[in-house]
Amino acid sequence: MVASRGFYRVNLRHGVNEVGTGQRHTLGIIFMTLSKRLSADNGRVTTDLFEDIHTSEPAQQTLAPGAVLLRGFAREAGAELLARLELVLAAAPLRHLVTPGGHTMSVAMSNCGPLGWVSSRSGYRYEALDPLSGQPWPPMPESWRALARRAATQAGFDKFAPDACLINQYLPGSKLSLHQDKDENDFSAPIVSVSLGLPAVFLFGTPLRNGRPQRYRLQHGDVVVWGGPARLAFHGVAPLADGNHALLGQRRINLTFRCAG
Ligand code: MD3
Ligand code: FE
Repeated sequence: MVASRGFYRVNLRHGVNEVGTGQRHTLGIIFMTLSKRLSADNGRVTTDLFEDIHTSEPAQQTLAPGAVLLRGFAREAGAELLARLELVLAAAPLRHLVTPGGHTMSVAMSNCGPLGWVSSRSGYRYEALDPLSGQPWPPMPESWRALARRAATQAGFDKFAPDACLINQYLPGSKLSLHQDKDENDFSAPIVSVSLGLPAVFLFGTPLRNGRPQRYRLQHGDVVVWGGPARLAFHGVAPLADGNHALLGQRRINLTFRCAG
């Protein structure tokens, strides 16, 4: 049997087989089927927790000088990260920021840690207080900070100590146009990004925005460390495709850890 790569699930079952007549035949053997992973949820493609374990691809991949993809690095911690996320977002809800040009972003954002990134008609900046509440941003969960530091170390950046974590939420259709992250004070520190929930197509441009960006599929548990020459590269996210994730439903969450102050 010939099957294309990536979108099939191997089902191992035994005993009962359903046939077209509706009769049931018990077979005393183990057999294997390949089935499309279509969910019962309105025919949406369900992304389950253990799909796409790329056994053939290396767990660590250099995307460009200074940009290291750690595939599945946060997969094990995923449920714990998401439990903390609920608490953080209860204190500092997601909101759609307005750009200096007057556009409302399709990605909903919040922050935790000493500093938070905000945008308004007056520009982009980091703030110690959440403009919605007037209160400090919620603390960065220790498990998040530890994961970001471990990832940075793995990519060759020692003692990463982020003071800001931007939380991005994508719903189907949400996108992030090509941009640079240059509102931070320390470009010698990397940015560590953690992808959770639905997969997204990440666009990675050249430092000067000329040329066609490279495209990478980032999925639940993938961590990317962006440092050195990649730190000021143009990047963005293509409109999120519809889908359903076992932990996050129709959402993608991206956490970016930064040294901003
Ligand atoms: C490359 N977020 O929050 S994460 C952002 O998926 C942002 O939500 C995207 O771009 C997201 O600013 C992309 C990957 C990422 C983050 C920061 C970078 C890539 C980067 C900084 C420099 C170069
Ligand atoms: Fe960015």
